[in-house]
Amino acid sequence: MFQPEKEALPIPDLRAQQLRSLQEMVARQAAHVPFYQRQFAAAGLSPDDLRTLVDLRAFPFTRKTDLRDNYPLGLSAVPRHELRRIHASSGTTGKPTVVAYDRNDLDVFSEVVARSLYAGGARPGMTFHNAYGYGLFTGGLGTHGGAERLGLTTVPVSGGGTEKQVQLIQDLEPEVIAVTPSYALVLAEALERAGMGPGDISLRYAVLGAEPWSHKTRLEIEARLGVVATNIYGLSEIIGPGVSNEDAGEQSGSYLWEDHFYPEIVDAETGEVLPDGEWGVLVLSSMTRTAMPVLRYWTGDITRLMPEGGHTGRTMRRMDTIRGRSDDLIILRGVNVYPTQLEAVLLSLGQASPHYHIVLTRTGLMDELTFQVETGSESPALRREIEKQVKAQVGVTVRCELCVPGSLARSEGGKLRRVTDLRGER
Ligand code: DLL
Repeated sequence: MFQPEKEALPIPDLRAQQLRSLQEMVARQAAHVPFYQRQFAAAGLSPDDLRTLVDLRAFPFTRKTDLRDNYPLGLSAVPRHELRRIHASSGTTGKPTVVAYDRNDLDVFSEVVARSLYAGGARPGMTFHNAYGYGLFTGGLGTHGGAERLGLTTVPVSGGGTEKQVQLIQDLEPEVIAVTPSYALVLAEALERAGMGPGDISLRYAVLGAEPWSHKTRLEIEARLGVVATNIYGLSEIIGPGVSNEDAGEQSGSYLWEDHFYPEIVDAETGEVLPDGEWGVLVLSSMTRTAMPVLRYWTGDITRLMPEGGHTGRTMRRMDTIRGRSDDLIILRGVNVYPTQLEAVLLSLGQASPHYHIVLTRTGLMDELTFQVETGSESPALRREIEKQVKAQVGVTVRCELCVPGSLARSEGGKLRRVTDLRGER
């Protein structure tokens, strides 16, 4: 269900529609959400001040702390009885962030996920193995609603239970799988153990997201599962999965569904809006949401909007892969390092599997990064080569530790934590 009247709208029409949707959202917030009433008053703004898309820049950001401070449902813009679903995103500390949906929002959710899965190669009538976790996490149920909307035979497997997953893939022969990239590798290993190579597996498309992953990991998953893999991006505060997705025939940047989510890229330090093409923090406004519309949400995700159009006929902009999170950044002896950069080094060496973990420690005033890598070898030469390449490609000195296959933590169906920070407060 490619909808040209939406996805290929001429750009001036799309911009006009976005301005209308933003104006309506800000008016709803000013009328119904005390938090936004206070925010607008503090900035000396009223909804009438939003006359052009550029005017949006004067409006304040919404941050994760604002959702926490208004826990659980303080940012809701509709009466409680109109809510149809509540999800929550696990915080690293303290209370989770709670997000709420009314009927309209669930409709928007399934529309953008259906579009995403279609872009990822899924077609009505295909069987769909959904290995995103069901529950408070938006991945499982969110993807489920869109898959049914698209007309897929949906198998709600959820995360974990690897042997059961392998059995269901063998028996139900799904063409499409949705799963985190780290768990896709676990499934590939388990399928290989069950004697199944890419030629024996029915899967053709994998829609992967919820955590950062590199191009090399894409190639590895594609080769081992025999699929075309696309990137799906999203976050609970905006809706869940389905903010953007790559096209399976193009695999170059994820089309951001700009008729529902208005994107800006801003400087991480100053908050100033940057032109398309520049890297910065992605800020999103959930224009068409009614239960909990969020204005200029600071996602913390570092990416860029691609300045050039894609080749699929869609006019909406594409976003690049997430380079890291502004708050996930490791600063090691003054050098900025994203875990995905270390992963890319590892994979550029070819012989290593992409299972790795990063441990940060401190000896005296010196920060140390231990790069634990799973390989089939204990060769000191390989260890030294990895250290040398990290220094050359990323610019930091790290200590590499080779670990035996299977010894590092695997995804248990959800997101995998790649970094253990033992440095404490300075
Ligand atoms: O992870 C929603 C989701 C589910 C997306 C399934 C895709 C597939 P949260 O738990 O709120 O929601 O986490 C959102 O995860 O701000 C990013 O930092 C990260 N993230 C999500 N998708 C990607 C991706 C879901 N494709 C946070 N690449 C976001 C990199 C991603 N990071």
